[in-house]
Order: sequence, then C-alpha cells, then structure tokens
Amino acid sequence: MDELVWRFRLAELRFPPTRVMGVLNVTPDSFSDGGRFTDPEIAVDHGVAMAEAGADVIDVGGESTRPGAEPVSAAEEWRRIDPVVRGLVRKVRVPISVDTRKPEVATHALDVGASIVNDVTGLTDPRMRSLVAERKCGAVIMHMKGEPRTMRDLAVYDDVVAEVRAFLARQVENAVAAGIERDRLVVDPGIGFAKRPEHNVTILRNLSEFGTIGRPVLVGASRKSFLRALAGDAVAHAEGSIAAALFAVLHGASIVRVHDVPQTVRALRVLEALRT
Ligand code: HH2
Repeated sequence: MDELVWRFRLAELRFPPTRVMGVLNVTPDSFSDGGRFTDPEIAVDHGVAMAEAGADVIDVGGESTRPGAEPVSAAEEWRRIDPVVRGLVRKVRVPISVDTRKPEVATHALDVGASIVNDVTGLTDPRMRSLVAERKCGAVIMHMKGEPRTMRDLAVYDDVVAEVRAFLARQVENAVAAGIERDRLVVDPGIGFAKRPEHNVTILRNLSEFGTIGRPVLVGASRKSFLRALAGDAVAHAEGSIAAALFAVLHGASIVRVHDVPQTVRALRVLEALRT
C-alpha cells in the first residue's frame, strides 16, 4: 500500500485495494463528455461531486485524445484547464492528475497544485521525464502508438500483450534512469489507443501480464467504443463501462479511470466485499 504514488489517507479509502480515477474532460470534443464541462464552474462542481462520490483522484484533461482528434496548442490546453485545476486544488482533498502529453501544460498544472502527470505518450518525451523527476510527482505511463490523429492506422501487432508490456517495462526503466523513483510510477496498457476492439479485449483478458512489470496497473476502458461493439449498442453507457471496470479489477487492475464515478464506486464496493 505505502508504495503507491497517491498521497491520500488510508482512513479515507472506501475499498483499499482499488483506486478510482474520475475523468474530468474540459474539452469541446472529448469522446463521451465533450462540451459538458467547458464552463470552469461546472467542471469544478463535477470534480467535487466525483470526489464526494468516492473518486480517489481527479484526472483533468484539456485535449481530446479520441481517435482522429485534432491537437491543440499548449496555450489553449492550459487556458481550458487552468481555472479547473486551481479550483479543484482548493476544494477537494484527493490528488489532482493532469492528463497531458505536453511538458509545458504539466509544468503549469504542477505549479498550481496538481500532483500526478497522466501522460498518454508514456513519458517518451525526455522533458516530461525530467519534469517528473525534478518535481517528485506521480506519473502514469500509458501505451499508445503514433498520435491520436493517426493512431488508428497503427493498430497492428503480432502479439499485442507482449508488445505493449515491453513498451511499458522499457518506459519504466527509462523513467527510473531519468531519476524518477520507481514507486511513483503506474502503468496503463492504453485501452483504445492504436488498438482495435479485439486488441482491447485481448489486453483485458491478459491484464495480469502487465502486473509482472512490478507497478500498479491502471485501466481506462470507460465509455470507449469497443464496449459498444461488445454490447451491440449504438451509444456508450455506464453499464458497459462498469462491467469492464469490474473485469479489469478482477484481472489485476489497481486503478480504474472512469466517467461514472458513483456507479463504479458502488459496484466496486460490492466486488471488494465479495472478494474478501
Ligand atoms: N483514455 C483517455 C484519455 N486519457 N489516460 C489514461 N491513463 N488511460 C486512458 O485509458 C485514457 C487516458 C481517453 O478517454 P476520454 O478521456 O474519455 O476521451 P478524450 O481523450 O476524447 O477526452
């Protein structure tokens, strides 16, 4: 437990083995909640509500990374999330993570009180590694290939589990070599990032392989389109996301990144009670 990067009090945890990361996309174009939280006041209120509902960390992002998304400048990304990170740091006691691949944006967010960098490019930018080393913050190393605009074409693997695992293990070592303490790192196979539906399913079924890297595994399957394909539905919904979160936890995820925090927290509470 004490090796985990999150600095929260054990007494406040609802179900110690699993952490819930609540998603707060402050973007006009995010996958499932684009445009809902572009007003900073509404965004902060939603972050507070997620913390009250049991989120252990709030993940604030200002750039959509859905397949085909257009990149935004660092200035625009920071303009979107600045009032939200500042507001949340004042109003919630759980840590704030910043979902960004830009060192400039991460720097600003850490300056105003965020304590975790959630980098969908897996700390491949040496400036991001230096920043995390210097600030002694937590970091999520996620697997992706290429960038959101082009990643669909790169969803080609001989052995998706082995290739993603090798990338994550390598990036953990690169991070440690850059001076980041190992116990500040979490790994994430990057569900939906340069992955076809069958790759996502294979990864989830073989999640325990990622645990052998020796770091907690984070899974973000919430509201992703492969769930629609599995359920035969036209829209992403909470039920499919909760099923995926529970499946991930049963297969070794320590942290789940979710949009539907109250529902997921309640479902996990029952799962944890059944497990113990
Ligand atoms: N998924 C998304 C964004 N950030 N970070 C981690 N560590 N893991 C993920 O799976 C992950 C992530 C994409 O999902 P979402 O935030 O719903 O959409 P968008 O990128 O369009 O804002």
